[in-house]
Amino acid sequence: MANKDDRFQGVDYYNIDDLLTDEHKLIRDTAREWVKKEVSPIIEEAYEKAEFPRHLIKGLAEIGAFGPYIPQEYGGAGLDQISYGLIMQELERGDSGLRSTASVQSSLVMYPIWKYGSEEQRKKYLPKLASGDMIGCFGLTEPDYGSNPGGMITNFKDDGDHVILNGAKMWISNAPFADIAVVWAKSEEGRIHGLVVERGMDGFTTPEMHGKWSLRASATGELVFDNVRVPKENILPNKSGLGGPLGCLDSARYGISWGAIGAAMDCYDSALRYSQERVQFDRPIGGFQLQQKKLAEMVTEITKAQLLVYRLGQLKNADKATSAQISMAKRNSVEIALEIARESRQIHGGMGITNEYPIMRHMMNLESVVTYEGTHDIHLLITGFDVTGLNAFK
Ligand code: TGC
Ligand code: FAD
Repeated sequence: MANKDDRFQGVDYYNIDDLLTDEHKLIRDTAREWVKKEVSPIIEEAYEKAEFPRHLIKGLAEIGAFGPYIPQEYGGAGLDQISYGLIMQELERGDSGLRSTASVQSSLVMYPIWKYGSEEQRKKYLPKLASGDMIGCFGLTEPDYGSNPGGMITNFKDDGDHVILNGAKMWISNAPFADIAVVWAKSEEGRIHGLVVERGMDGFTTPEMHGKWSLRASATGELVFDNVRVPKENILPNKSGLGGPLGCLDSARYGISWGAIGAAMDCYDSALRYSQERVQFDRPIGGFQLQQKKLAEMVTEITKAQLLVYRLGQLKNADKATSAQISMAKRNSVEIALEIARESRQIHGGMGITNEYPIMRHMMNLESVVTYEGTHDIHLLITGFDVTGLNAFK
């Protein structure tokens, strides 16, 4: 099978490893070895079949990919934000779909239960989510409300000790097999709340979406609520308003800012090796100035992005990172990763379009990553708002 021979070596042009603790390096190397052993041999086939490799869930839990920064008392690994970033980097080096599953589970399901949930909710869900015995998904986007989630239609009405939930979400990662969904819906007063909806509740279905040319090794679906009776004890009590889901997105976007660099590193690593081994006109193509320009620019952009997310990680650890700083990093990492994937594809010539190399898979995946968790344009406008004080959304 293609891509079995994973010779990835990491990219560290500015000795950023010197900034990492021994624990950071151990966590990063553990994730890297796991990806080489478990993911690389099977990912091209899973991608071709458009299947999420569910047998990897336990392994993801074992390397600490589910809730790395969630406290140990709730089953998380209790790690810092740089460790979280490094795990996301290594997973996305393997495949964006795998990182997606870990991002959703950690930042979009465990995070809101931890931050906005009651103690009972934390104890009920977090340990099972950390161990991979339970998988979650996050329902914010609707057919008519993507970039503008504040307009959502999904709503719930009071019904004694329950609420009645109606509406639909689409584009939901992990939805087809998730055990629970953290769903954002409006109350009768029009205020947004988070609810934990469990598979098996009457009127709740999760049809799979097909036909994706991107993120094929990740399962994407709809969440449909037809008069679903949700116990009031499943409403997250400690936060309401759009700031609830956006707070989760801050955490997930931060993880993506590291993750996309992993995909970029894989493309660069493959292109560099290919340029040294592929001979045309009696010499390695890496000896031609045009190919060197591509490689030099790739490693420059990777290095700049690595330094940016490392600093962002320090700010996150100190609880000082702003949403706008996170937006800048998410946007930048995905942009450089897409550009590097495209240049790497060219360096591989015709071979670059095959699944002998991971390039096209990364490139296609990144077309989702540039859109989800806030599009490229939306993040630019967030930066624009932050620096000018003028809101382009309203
Ligand atoms: P706006 O009026 O600016 O804000 C509403 C309330 O939210 C607060 N807020 C934030 N809070 C925390 N973190 C942030 N990043 C926040 N941004 C805003 C804000 O202070 C306000 O609070 P309050 O208390 O005053 O009500 O909101 P707006 O309606 O103008 O929209 C702003 C905009 C466009 C930036 C925002 O809605 C946005 O980010 N849109 C993009 C939507 C998005 O990212 N969707 C992602 C869906 S989930 C997903 O894609 C998962 S993919 C997973 C995977 O597979 O990896
Ligand atoms: P739209 O909002 O319709 O945007 C279309 C275009 O218009 C974009 O280029 C956008 O940048 C531009 N645009 C919009 N508003 C403005 C503006 N004010 N100014 C300038 N340009 C603008 N969502 C979830 O809730 N949970 C998930 O788990 C999840 N997983 C996903 C997985 C995949 C594979 C994909 C593709 C999406 C997923 N999403 C998920 C949804 C994702 O977050 C949305 O696709 C994204 O937020 C954009 O919404 P939209 O697709 O409706 O695009």
